[in-house]
Amino acid sequence: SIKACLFDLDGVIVDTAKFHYIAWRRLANDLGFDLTLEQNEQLKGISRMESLDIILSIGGITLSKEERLARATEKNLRYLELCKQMTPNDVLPGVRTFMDELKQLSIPMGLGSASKNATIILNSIDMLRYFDTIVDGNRITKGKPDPQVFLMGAEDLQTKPENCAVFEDAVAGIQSAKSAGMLAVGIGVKTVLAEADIVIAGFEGFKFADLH
Ligand code: B16
Ligand code: MG
Repeated sequence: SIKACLFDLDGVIVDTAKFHYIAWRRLANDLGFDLTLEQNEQLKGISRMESLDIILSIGGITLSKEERLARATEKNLRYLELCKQMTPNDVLPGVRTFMDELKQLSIPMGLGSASKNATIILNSIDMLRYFDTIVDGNRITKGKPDPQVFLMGAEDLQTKPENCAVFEDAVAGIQSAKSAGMLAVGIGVKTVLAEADIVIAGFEGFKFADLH
């Protein structure tokens, strides 16, 4: 049975993916090529530097380590500038209601995100207070699809992996949850998130009992 819940951030709690896309696209445009929405899909759940490498390979561009770091920093500043417009109203539909239900049931909650900006973002949408632990891009050494991010979360919540449910919108994140031995709930479409145990379009109307 499920005793703890782990949540991805981008695309599950809040739609920051659109800001990542704008900022990455600007970077690509600065380097003389475009980044399509479809190409952007490959970047979901993937760390900042790995995302940059994917984009550079799309553009057929090689940069030195220093240049890559400078471009990544510039992208992040633009991304954070865009994130400033976020308010608690940007929390995706049904998320707060579902997490309120979990709080009521005393189900511990953890964040499992590849983002190094997770705490800043959770603060700006007033969602930090729901979490008993935060595992983010500053703590992990192996990115999704490696199970590390969710295994650390389970350990923090003192819950066995088989008793954890993971909510994820990215293919890499579902793989991460499955290799951690957890119940994987995909947020999105079944064709994309084929490896998930359950797929839902969003949290609206979703109840803890629906996990069983
Ligand atoms: P940052 P998640 C991921 O967050 C995003 O999906 C991915 O697009 C982004 O590159 C990554 O975080 C790193 O983010 O640049 O803020 O450190 O979906 O795992 O919550
Ligand atoms: Mg995500």
